[in-house]
Amino acid sequence: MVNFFTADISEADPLISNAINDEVRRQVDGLELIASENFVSEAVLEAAGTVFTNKYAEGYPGKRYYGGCEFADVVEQAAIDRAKEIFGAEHANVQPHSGAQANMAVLLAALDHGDTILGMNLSHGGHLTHGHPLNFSGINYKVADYGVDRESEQIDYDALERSAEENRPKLLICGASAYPRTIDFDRIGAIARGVGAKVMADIAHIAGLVATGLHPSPVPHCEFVTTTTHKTLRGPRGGLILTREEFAKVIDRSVFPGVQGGPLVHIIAAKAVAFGEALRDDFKTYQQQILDNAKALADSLSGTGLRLVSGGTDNHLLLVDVYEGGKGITGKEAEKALDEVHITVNKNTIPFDTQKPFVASGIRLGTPALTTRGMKEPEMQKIGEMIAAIVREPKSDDVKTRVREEVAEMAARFPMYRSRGERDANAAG
Ligand code: DSN
Repeated sequence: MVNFFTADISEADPLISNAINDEVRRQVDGLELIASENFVSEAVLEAAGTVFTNKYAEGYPGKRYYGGCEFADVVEQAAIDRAKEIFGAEHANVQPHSGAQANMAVLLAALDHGDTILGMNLSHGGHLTHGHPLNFSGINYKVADYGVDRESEQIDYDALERSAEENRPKLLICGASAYPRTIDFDRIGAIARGVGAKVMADIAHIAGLVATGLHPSPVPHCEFVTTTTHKTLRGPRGGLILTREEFAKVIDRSVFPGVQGGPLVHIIAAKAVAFGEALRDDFKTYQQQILDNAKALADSLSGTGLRLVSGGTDNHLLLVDVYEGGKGITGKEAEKALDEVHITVNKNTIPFDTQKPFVASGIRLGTPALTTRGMKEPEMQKIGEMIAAIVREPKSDDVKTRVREEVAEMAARFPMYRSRGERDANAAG
């Protein structure tokens, strides 16, 4: 009989233990280019795996509904203080379980049922929670949308302004999950003020860049700023809301009891650790390298003749048009072929796509995760060539064998997590 409190997971649950070890190997042995993923530090992982998972702590530091919250208060207050310092915000709510719940809380706080929102079209780079008909945002509110210009494939701010004037939204939503260019939060804020709307900026993808001044901040221009904590910000999977003091109470009420019950204190502890890391000088060096790597990857891919949506990138991600109007392969086919050589990407629609979202004409690539591993411009140059080789000859076994070997060799040069078995062997040896 295994001891409930002391058995390690390999004894207690071999199925799950093996899956965890397999996932460690998958992450370590492959090249992770999903733009919204990253690798957290061992310190963040450790905080996320602590006994705080046992604790209920409804309410906020100093004002809880349950006893025994004194240490939960320490971690939540640290997370709040650090988030405010990183972004220069007056108020932070660190409890949202995810970006979607952060957005849900803002919409609940800022709108009445049936009010109008103006958000970026999902197929132009927006997000489900910005007004998609199948999402709570599209179900509960009237939605108008804006997108990119057909030629430049960059946000058409004049059209956005016209749409704001016509639709008179109560909330303008900006920020994106597949947009490779700088977002002009200053201009969007001015457009919103012109029509009496408030603004929610969802900076989930670019939060690390904003934190380090490498992308203009929405904080001075937008009433509400939401983000996930696990993308460029490199924390645990979760959400965060930043706002002004005047909206602090309504936002806190909206998160709890509005859309959530008890907070995930273990994840808040991990957020606090990650925010502490983001305040260090080397975090800015890391974010600058993300940008340099994205440019190097863009140059490499363009050099092979592949077309990048909008012609390039200003941030951590690129959208590659692999379908090329029928001359190439679909995003779905490219994702699968790249998966087979252990390069992980996601298919993605491109603006004015002729393919359905589950097929898509593009793939989305991002550099945050590989930059965390220590990769730099020479690796990006090589990865661009490997991706192009697969996209050009997705059925060639020779090309796949060669690229698989190149991926394994590159991954081995940038070691990171070890499985429990490897850790134990190392400690014993
Ligand atoms: N799923 C996230 C992404 O990949 O960008 C957005 O929620």
